[in-house]
Amino acid sequence: MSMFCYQCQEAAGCKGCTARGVCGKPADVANLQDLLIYTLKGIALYDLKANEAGINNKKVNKFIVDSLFSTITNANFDKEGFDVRVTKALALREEVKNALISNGVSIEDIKHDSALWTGNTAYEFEEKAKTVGVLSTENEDVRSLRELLIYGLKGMAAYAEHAFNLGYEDEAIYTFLKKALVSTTKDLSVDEMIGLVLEAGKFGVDVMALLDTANTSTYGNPEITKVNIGVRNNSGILISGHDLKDMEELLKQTEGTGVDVYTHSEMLPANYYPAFKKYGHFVGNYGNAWWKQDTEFESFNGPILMTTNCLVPPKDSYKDRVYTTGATGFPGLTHIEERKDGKPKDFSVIIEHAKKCAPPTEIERGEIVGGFAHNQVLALADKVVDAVKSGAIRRFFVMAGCDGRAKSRNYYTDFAAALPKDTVILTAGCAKYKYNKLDLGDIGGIPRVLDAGQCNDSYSLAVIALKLKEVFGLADINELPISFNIAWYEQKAVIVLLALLYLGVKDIHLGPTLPAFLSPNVAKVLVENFGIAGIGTVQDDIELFLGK
Ligand code: SF4
Ligand code: SF3
Repeated sequence: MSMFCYQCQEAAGCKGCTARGVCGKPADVANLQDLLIYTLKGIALYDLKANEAGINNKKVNKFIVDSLFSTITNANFDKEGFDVRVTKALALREEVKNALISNGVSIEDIKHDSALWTGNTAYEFEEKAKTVGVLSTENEDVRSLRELLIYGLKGMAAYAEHAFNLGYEDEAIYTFLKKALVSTTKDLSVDEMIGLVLEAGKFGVDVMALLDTANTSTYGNPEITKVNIGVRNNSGILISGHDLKDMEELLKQTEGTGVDVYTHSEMLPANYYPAFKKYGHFVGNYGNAWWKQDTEFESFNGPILMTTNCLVPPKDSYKDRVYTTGATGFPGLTHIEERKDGKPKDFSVIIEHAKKCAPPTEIERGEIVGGFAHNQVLALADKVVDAVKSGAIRRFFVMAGCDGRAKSRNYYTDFAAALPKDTVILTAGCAKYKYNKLDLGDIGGIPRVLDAGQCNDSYSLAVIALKLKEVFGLADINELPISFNIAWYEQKAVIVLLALLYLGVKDIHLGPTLPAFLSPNVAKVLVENFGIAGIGTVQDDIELFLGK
């Protein structure tokens, strides 16, 4: 076994990738990611102590957040980049440690190896990495709970980074990230570990609320929007991932250059924001969910900017047109560097590249409708409440989450198509691509698919549910006519799931398969306490949900 990773839905054989990731992540990168996480635990051990003593190294929180994010599925495949990150992590750890020593704070109680080990060369990192991976925790239930927590932290970090990029931070979230990292270095009881997993759900809600505030304060509230899915006859840049600050800077820098901008996959919801809609060269959305990029990046013809996951290892035929930035990376691709001294990122190389490229090849025509984040839905609240009271809307189905390449995910297309016409789908995340181009009609003018936005905008769906609970005077969110049939793929979906559990949502169905990182005992806890279930056949599941 040259690696072990079971953090995403594609884990080989529903058990774990042991030679190379199904996602394309090579073993050396997987191992270095494990080592980076391990080293973050060491930094957190010192930094929590430093914070208690009033010593705050500004670099630490950002470094932890960005590093966790870089280990999310399909974010970063760059081995050399991870060698550099581990080197930086060790240097930062020593900086925090030395600050403690020079301030006379005892560090004698910090004895965990993650705080003590050191190495200098790529070879030393590789050797160390082999000893600190997921399987170094021998008890499968402890491993399961620790990794469930770590994956929740990865998702939380992704959202914290987007908020940070817009100038929004919350110390309590950073403190929890560090506390949770440190918890995995200790022998805790099962109850303590479950407590931390549930607490992660609370901070999941907090971080999504923070990002929601950051996004809407900066770019306005998303509004109902018809998004063009066709093309124009100019060269274009395709922007994918989740980072709206990158979107803003790209739109500003391309204005007046004759180069058009299109979104791909999870950047689609950028089309719903007033601040972005005003740009005449922002054409619309090109293509579908992340996993179709191997054909859609090909036919786009112009350069592509990946701001975050999900990056598929690019084919040689279009590799020279793919750029990464932020936490993303891939060997051989040009990486656009971070903002410095308050200046925006410099996308000029991508813009010049675009000018030499042919316009995108048309793959679709028409429009899709989105922009149903909480503010917009609550503006329609009277209409929605009336429709529920009159029976015109029988039930809502939250189908947020991720899309992926597994054929079994066709379940979600079939499920959406088979739902009775008096039901409405609430969605967020790239899961929507499984049904957002079906003609499912509307109920008295309310579309049957309401897209709130990106996966982090699942927060909007929670706000809507809580509002409906209030309007209908219910004591429990589970009394609402809402069923949860969530599709997951990577670790942002893990924090969304934990956030829903924290909000008290029960009976969530999760598919297309249950996470490999849930040991039978941990899965049993989730089933018994929260009613979590997998998916069955479309017909059985619809009957089950509607029978409730
Ligand atoms: Fe396998 Fe998923 Fe890990 Fe990639 S991220 S190595 S596909 S479990
Ligand atoms: Fe999709 Fe990767 Fe999860 Fe943001 S882009 S939801 S899979």
